[in-house]
Amino acid sequence: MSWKIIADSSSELKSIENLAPDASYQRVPLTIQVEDRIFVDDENLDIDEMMEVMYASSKPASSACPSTEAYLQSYQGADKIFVVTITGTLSGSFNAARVAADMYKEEHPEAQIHLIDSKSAGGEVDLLVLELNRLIAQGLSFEEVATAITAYQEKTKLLFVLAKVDNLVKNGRLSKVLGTVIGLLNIRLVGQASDEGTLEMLQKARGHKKSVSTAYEEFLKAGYKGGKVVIGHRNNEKFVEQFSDLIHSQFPAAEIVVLPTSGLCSFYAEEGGLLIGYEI
Ligand code: X90
Repeated sequence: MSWKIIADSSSELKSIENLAPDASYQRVPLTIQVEDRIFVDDENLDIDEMMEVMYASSKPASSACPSTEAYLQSYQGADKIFVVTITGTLSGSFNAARVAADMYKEEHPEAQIHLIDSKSAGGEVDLLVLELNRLIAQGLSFEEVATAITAYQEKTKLLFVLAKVDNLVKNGRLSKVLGTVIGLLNIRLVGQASDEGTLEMLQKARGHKKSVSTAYEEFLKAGYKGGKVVIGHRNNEKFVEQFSDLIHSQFPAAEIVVLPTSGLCSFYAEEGGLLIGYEI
């Protein structure tokens, strides 16, 4: 009986520390295309190079979700499988995982697969992956893990801070109107993953300093009480430090995990972007 945790590359986690007994972890990559180059978002991707090539190009770049075959491949050899994907509202990743799950179960009727549409990306996906590992390590049954992760998802949220939204707008994931405001006059978009799994704007903040205090204000407003936080950031140590200090000044025991954004999240969140998952 082997467990497998699978996440697409909206997760920053390339591996899991202290993996539960009899469990393995695999990340299924999305791809990013800039002109005729295809960047596969796996552990070999040079994200800095991808970003350079993307900013040097005058043509709009795009992304593609994993294929059904890629998911099917990832399920092989396991019979208790949990899959976490980027929001199915903005990507075909969840659907590909579901089609693959139906195919896998036809071949392996004994296999159990639980699919989780994160309705989110980045740090919130990471929280779900880490929690799955924690639950499996407790020795729960498949059904118990599934019930517990569903309840956990109700208590996690994603806050994002974006200084550039060009790739989101060019790929039809954010309205053009918002796009023209962000990036101008040093304006940053502070928003959250909506319940439907789309980008929901909360506030526009002018300048770095204001973006930190605005993000924290929204954190508290959403009900943050000192739970675990995963900060995915694209080259924004300054924000991470100041934001972490704010959290710790009020909640000294809060656990904060800091990770560089994945290739896919770097592409969409762009330079300086942050995808902060947190427990409420
Ligand atoms: O299938 C594909 O090609 C992937 C498309 C993904 C599009 C959205 C990516 C968003 C990445 C941006 C800020 C936070 C988003 C919140 C999600 C609801 C990160």
